[in-house]
Amino acid sequence: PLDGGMLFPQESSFREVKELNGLWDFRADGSPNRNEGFEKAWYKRRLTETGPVIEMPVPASYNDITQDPTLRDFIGWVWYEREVFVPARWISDEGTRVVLRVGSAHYYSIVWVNGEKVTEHEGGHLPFEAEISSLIRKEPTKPCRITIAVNNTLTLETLPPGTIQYMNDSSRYPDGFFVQNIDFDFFNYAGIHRSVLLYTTPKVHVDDISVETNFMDNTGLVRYKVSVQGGFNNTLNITLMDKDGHFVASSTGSSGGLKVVDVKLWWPYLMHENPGYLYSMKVHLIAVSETSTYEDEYTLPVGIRTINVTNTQFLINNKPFYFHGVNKHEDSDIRGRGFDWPLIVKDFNLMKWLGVNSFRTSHYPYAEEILQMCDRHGIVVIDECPGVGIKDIRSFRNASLSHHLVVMDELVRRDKNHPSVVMWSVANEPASEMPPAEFYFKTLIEHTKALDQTRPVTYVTIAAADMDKGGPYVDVVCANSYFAWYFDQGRLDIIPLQLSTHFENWYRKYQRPIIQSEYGADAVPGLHMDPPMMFTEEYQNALLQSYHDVFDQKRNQYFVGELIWNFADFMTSQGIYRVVGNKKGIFTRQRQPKAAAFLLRKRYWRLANETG
Ligand code: GCB
Repeated sequence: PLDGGMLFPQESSFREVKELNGLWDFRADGSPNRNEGFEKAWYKRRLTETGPVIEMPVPASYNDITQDPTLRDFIGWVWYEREVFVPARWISDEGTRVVLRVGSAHYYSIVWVNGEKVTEHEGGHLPFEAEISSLIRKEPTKPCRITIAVNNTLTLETLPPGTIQYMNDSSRYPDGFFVQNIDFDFFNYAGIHRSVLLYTTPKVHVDDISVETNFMDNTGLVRYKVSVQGGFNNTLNITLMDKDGHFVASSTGSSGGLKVVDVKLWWPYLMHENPGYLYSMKVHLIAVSETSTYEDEYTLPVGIRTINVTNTQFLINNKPFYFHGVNKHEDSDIRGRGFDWPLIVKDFNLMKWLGVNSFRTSHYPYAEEILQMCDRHGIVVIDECPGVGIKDIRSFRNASLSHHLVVMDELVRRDKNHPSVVMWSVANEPASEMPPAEFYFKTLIEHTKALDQTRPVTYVTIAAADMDKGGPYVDVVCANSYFAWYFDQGRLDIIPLQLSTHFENWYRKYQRPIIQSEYGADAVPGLHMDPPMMFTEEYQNALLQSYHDVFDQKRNQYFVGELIWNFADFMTSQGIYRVVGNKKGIFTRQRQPKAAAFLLRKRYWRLANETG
C-alpha cells in the first residue's frame, strides 16, 4: 500500500547526506482565521518578506523556546523556512537523485521547495521525504529555499485524537476563543522534532530492504528482500560480514537466504556477555542501461534472533525473556520532544545503571537513532504507535481506523529490520470496553500481523479482563494499573489482593503471558513522610514494593515483565492533577534520581542475575 521504502539515510561511496539542522526562520500564523499563510501564499516568497520572523532551532519543539505563552500553547499552522546551497555536483550530475527528508514533524506538514509543493504528510513521529532532483535543477545557481508548514491541530481522525472546542459565551470568552481537548497525558509538543536532511542516492538505487532471521542449532539464516527503483539490467550482490568485517556469506538477486555457520545470535543485554551482536549486510547494486551505469551500496545492520510467544512465556532465541524495564517519553526541558544526542546518551547510561533490559516507546515511535542504539546495546523494545487517547466512541469510526492502519504501515516499514524491536503495540489505553473496539482492534492487529509475521502484536490496556473487547486478539496481555493511586487513594494495603485478582482474571480468560506495562505513583522530589503519604518519595517506593511482591509470586507462572511508569518526569497539559507535569518518574525531568531509582536499581540487578 505504501509507495516505496524508507531506509534510514546513510553515507556510502555512492550516497551523501547533508544535515539542515540549526536555526530556521519561523512564524506562527496567529491570524483570526488561522489561515493567513495559505491565503497569502507565504511559501511563494521568502518568509522574511511576508512578515516578522523569529529564529527557531531545528530539531526542537517550538513550545518552550520563547517567553511567549501564546506560542507555548499555540494551535494551528507554524511556518519554518531556510535556504540551503545544494552542492553543484548534485545538480550537474543527472544520475544523482536528491531527496529531502524530515525525520518527524508534529502533526501535519506541508513542504515546498522554491515555492513549489513537494509533499505533505499526516502524523508526527515518523519520517517523510520527497525527491527534489528536477526542482533544484530548474534554478541551479540559486540557493534552494525550503519551507515547511506544520499544524498541530488534533481531530477525532488524527493519532493521537483530540477535539477543538469553541467557547461561544461572549460574556465569558472573547470572540473565536477555543481550546484543544485531549485524552492523553503528555504535552502536545509540536514543530520539527527530528533532523531535516538532504541526501543523495544514484537515480537507480536500492529503495528498500527487509530481513527476517532464524537459526537452527549453530546455523543462522537471514532471509532478505531488496527492492530497486529504476533500471532494467540490475545486478544485486549481497554480502554478510561479521562484527569485525570478516566475510560470512554472500548471495545475488533481489531475494534469497544467507546461511551463517557458527552463528553469533543477537542477545538482549544482561542475557549474554556479548549483547547486541550485529552483522552487516552490504547490498551492492550495479544497473546498466543503454546510456549509463549506476552503482549503489547500502549497508544494513542485521541481528540474528527469533521471537516466540507461548501461553506463559516470551521467548527470545527460544529462551524465556523477562522484561525488567521502563516506559519513556521523548521529553526534556526547553527542547520538548526535539531530538537531542546528549539526552539520548544520558538516558542509555541511566538505563544501564538501573539494569534495564527493555523499554516501551510510550506513546509514539521514537527516533530511529534510538532504535539503532538499542540494536547495538541489546536493549529490547516494545514499539508503540501514536494510538494513544482513543477514548471517544467517535474515534472508532472508519476514517480513524483507516488512518491508524496507514500509521502501522509506516511504522512497520520504518522499524521492521531492528532486532531490538520484539513486539508492536498498536495503542495505549483505548476505551477498549466500548462495543466498536472489538472490530477496530481485530482489524488493526490482523493488519499488523499481515505486515510482519515475525513479531507478536499487542495493545496496552487499562480495562479489566471481562470488559476488554480486544483481549482475544493480542499475543501478550499488556496491562496497566494504578491501584492505590487513582483508585483507593492512599490505601497501599489493597495492592496485593487487587493486583493478584487482576492478573488471575486475565490469565484465566485468555491464557496469554502478561506484562505489567505501567504502574507507579507521582513523587515530588524532596517530599518525605513516614508513614508514607501520596506524592512523597516514600509512598512511591512503598507502592512499587507492593507491586514487586506480587510480580515475584507470578513470575514463574505467566508473568513475563514489568515496566515502570515512568523513567523520568515529563511535561503534560496544565490541570489540577499535574504539578508542572507528571511526576511518576523515578528520575526527575533533569534525570536526577528519586529514592525509587535506587529501589529499582537493586531489584533490576537482582532480576538480571536470576532471569537474565
Ligand atoms: C496512564 C497512561 C500514561 C499516563 C499515566 C499516568 O495510564 O498510559 O500516559 O501518564 O497513566 O500517570 O496517569
